[in-house]
Amino acid sequence: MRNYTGVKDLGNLDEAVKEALEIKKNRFAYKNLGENRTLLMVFFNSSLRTRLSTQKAGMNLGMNTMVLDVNQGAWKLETERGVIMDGDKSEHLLEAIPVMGSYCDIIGVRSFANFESKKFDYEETIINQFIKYSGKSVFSMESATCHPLQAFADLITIEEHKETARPKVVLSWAPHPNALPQAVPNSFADFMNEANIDFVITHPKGYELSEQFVRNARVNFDQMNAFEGADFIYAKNWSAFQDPNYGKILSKDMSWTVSDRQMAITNNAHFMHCLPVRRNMIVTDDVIDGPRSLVIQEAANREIAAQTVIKRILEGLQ
Ligand code: AN0
Ligand code: CP
Repeated sequence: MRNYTGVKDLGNLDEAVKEALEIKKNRFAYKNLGENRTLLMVFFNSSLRTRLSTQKAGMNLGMNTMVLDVNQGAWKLETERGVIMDGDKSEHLLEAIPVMGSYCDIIGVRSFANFESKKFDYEETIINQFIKYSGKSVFSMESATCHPLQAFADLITIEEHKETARPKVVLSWAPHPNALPQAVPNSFADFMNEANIDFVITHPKGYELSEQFVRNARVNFDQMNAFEGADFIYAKNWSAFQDPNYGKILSKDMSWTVSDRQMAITNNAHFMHCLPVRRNMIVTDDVIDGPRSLVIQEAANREIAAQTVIKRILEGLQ
């Protein structure tokens, strides 16, 4: 694997999940693979899980790991070409990227949507510049439109906990005080559409995601109806994708907060969320603290997802 920016890069998903579950049984089996290789993780945004799980994955593979928080101690970076740089940005990505590339073998990038331009975000301008100018393998640690390490970990978690051959999985919008990216639901939909599951998306009208990710998934504007008989509930907030409201909050309807009321009509569903989660906005304390909540197991699987991806990239470097 050269780069990892979406589900397509994994090839056969069943095989990828099998490989991940094998790695989970012995995560130090490949500790010589990354010898004398350096992983650089570049963060334009905050992170707890991605930072720790990806660094741990690199260490499990015997790599040296470096982390750069662009907003803490590095020069402020300009991202648009052609700008007269007379403002507060001291350096351009066009130099910073090849310089970063010169110090490492693999680069992980976290760079959220900026919501200033849908075109800039959905063309994946930032991560594509890393791919073009770093000269190194690049993987997404959540880009403007996708979070494929999260969705891979989610799929591994579903595979481990499913109680029927073809479970019903429901992605549900839930309220949040801030305008959040569509990256997590986009990638979750992308992976679920490829997996052998019955997939439903539910959200209030106006929160329709890009067709490129929704594809043939069933979309239901009635949350209670969507939850009926579900085996997994995957809650997430996202801001509007459709014009003219791109990046905007249309509603904070607290009736969408996942609570015992909705969980009661599911098939004793497991509860999932990528974290960080706003308690009693996205989900009630009772549901997230309940016996069917998988949020901690899901976060733990981020290490396995990252290790599977980095292992495949390292194998490509041999
Ligand atoms: C981010 C998001 O929704 O994309 C990161 C989630 C992994 N969440 C927040 O900013 C709260
Ligand atoms: N789920 C996830 O990516 O969490 P962080 O933002 O803490 O990395």
